[in-house]
Amino acid sequence: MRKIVIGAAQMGPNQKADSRETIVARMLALLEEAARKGCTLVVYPELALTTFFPRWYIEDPAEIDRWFESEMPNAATQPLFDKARELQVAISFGYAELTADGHHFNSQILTDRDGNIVAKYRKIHLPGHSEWDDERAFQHLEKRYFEPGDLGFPVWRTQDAVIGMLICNDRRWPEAYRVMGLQGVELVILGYNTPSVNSQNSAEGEEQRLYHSELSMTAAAYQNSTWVVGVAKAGDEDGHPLMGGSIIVDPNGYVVARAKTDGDELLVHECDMDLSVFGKETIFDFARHRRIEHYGLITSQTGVVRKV
Ligand code: CDV
Repeated sequence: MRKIVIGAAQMGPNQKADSRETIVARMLALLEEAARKGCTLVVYPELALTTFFPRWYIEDPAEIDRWFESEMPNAATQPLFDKARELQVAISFGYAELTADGHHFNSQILTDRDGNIVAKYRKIHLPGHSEWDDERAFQHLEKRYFEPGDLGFPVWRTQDAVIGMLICNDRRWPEAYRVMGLQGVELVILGYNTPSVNSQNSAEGEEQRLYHSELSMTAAAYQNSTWVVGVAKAGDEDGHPLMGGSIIVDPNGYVVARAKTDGDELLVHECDMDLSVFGKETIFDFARHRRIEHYGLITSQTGVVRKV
C-alpha cells in the first residue's frame, strides 16, 4: 500500500479587502488541523491568496498587478512554507503568478514535505472573456488577466506517487486528464472558484453546477484510473456566491469525501495510490486498447467543423 493521507482544504470566501496575511492565517489553521489528523499533503483552492478578482473589470495595469505574486514564497506566504516544513506536510495552492519578464498566469504549486516547491502548473483552459460583456449577469475576465499556461500537463513523482495538477475549468476537459493519464498519473490535485450561478443562464443554479463539477471529476478519475482531489473556494465573495462541493474521488470514480459547508473545511482521506493499478492494467490499459489512428481530430482541430 502506498498511502498519502490527503487533506482537501476547502476555503470559505476571501473578500476584496482581506489582506494576504489574514488569508494565510486561515490557511495555516487548516494546515495545523490537517497535520493533527495525519495528513501528508494538503490541497488548497485556485487563487487561494486573494478574492476571485477576474469578476472585476480593471483597466489600470498597476491595479491588476496587485492581485499577482511576483515571487513564491514571498513575505506573506513564507509562514505557510515554514509551517509545512515544521509539520512535514506537503502543500499545493493556486495563486496569480507574475513572472520576472512580465507574464501573467493562473498557477498552482506543489511542495515536498520540507516546503520546497517541486512542481508548478499554469492553467491552460481559461474560461470567460477579455472585455466587458453587458450580456452577462456578472463578469468572468480570466482571458483579460491571464495568458494560457505554457507548461503543458506534466506529472511529477513525489510522495512515492505520480502526481499532476489542473486548475478549475481544466477539470471539465477530458483531454487534460488523458495527457496526464498517458504519463501514468495516479493523483490529480486541483482547485477551483466556480460561481454558484451561470452568468449567461440564471436558470443554471448551484445544483446543476455541483453536478457538472462532480461528473467531470468522477468520470475522469474512472477513465484514467486515478485519484482526483477537487478543492473549492466557496461562499459569498464580495457579494458573489461561489459553490463548494469539494471532493476526493477514488480511481473507480467513487466520491470518498465531500464537503458539507461553504466555508473553511478540511476533508481527510487516506488514499492508497496502489488502488490505481488495477484499472490501468485492465480496462484502461492504454497500450493495449487505445486506437490513436482514429483520434487525430483531437489535436488537429479545435472547434466543431460540420461536414454533414
Ligand atoms: N475559475 C473557473 O475556471 N471557473 C469556471 C467557471 C467560469 C465555469 C469553472 O469551470 O468552474
